[in-house]
Amino acid sequence: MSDGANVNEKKKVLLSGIQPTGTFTLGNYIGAVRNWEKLQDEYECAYFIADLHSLTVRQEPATLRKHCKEAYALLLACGIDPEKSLAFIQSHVHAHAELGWILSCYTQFGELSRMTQFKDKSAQHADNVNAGLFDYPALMAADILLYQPDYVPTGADQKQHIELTRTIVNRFNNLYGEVFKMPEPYIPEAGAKIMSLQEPTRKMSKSDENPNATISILDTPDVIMAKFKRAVTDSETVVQYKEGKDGINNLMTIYSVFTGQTYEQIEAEFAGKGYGDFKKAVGTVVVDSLTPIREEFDRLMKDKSYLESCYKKGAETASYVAGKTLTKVKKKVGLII
Ligand code: AQP
Repeated sequence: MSDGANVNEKKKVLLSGIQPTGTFTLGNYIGAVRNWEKLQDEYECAYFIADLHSLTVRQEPATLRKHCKEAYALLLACGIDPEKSLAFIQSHVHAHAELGWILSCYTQFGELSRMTQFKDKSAQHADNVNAGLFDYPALMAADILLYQPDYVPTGADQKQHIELTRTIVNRFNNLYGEVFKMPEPYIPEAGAKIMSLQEPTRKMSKSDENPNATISILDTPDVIMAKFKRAVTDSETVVQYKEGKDGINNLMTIYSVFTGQTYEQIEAEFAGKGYGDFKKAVGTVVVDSLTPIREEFDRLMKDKSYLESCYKKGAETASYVAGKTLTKVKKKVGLII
């Protein structure tokens, strides 16, 4: 990217996206968006709402539009500053779909078949195993490569897709020269995978149908406290990070992310106390962290024209940057420009 408003040529480029499939969960926040905010000063960042990806699962049109605007507002409420970072909606930048098609012709059926997200989602939505769900990683590769980023910050669940993007880069560059920069995954050390509060062996997901399984970042304090109170743990009573204690391990991860404490320090803090006290403490740090976001979100949603001006400006800059990569790719593969 070299044409954004406040672009410093020397900074490394970083890009990530999030689907508007519902309100962001605590998992999306800890594994992704919270880190995106922090990276804005050090890197030249681009963040987008991946609305095209969300079509891989059937969406109600009016709800998708609403979720998409809310997701954009949430990005800003979580601290993404549209003056510092490129913040846009994927479908507003035509190059994503176009490069997605080209790259799907450089991605093998066998590679896509091995993707765990495809296996999981096709089991979850057995009545709608569409080609888009299968081809999702090729579009994701296009999303990334259009902006030639150095790093792609995501939760651990997306690592396999980024590895496939790297395979596509190798394949394409071997054929046509150094067209794409090789992106590196950027996965947080703590909280890379936050688990469901009801089934702590599964990741926390926006689209989980059980509302008690997820904390939405717009949940009110009462709701957050109640969900942690109901969180599934185990039959022991000791707050300890240990194999087999998936529920407690997950709560300890969340507590550690927000307090900066190590697992040993948390074990010491809750020695001799029960799970009830620990769950209350986890709920409290989460409420304290999410309340300012919810308040800022409410404020932004009342300012529709500001939001619209931000995503339109974002789309314009993103289209320019992405268009340059797309033109280069089209020439390389033999399309007439
Ligand atoms: N549970 C999680 N823990 C840590 N990070 C997570 N991410 C998602 N869930 C967790 C990270 O959030 C970013 C955006 O994800 P996404 O919306 O593009 O897709 P996803 O991974 O499929 O997220 P969900 O919440 O599970 O959505 P649905 O339910 O629609 O499938 C990514 O960086 C992801 O790693």
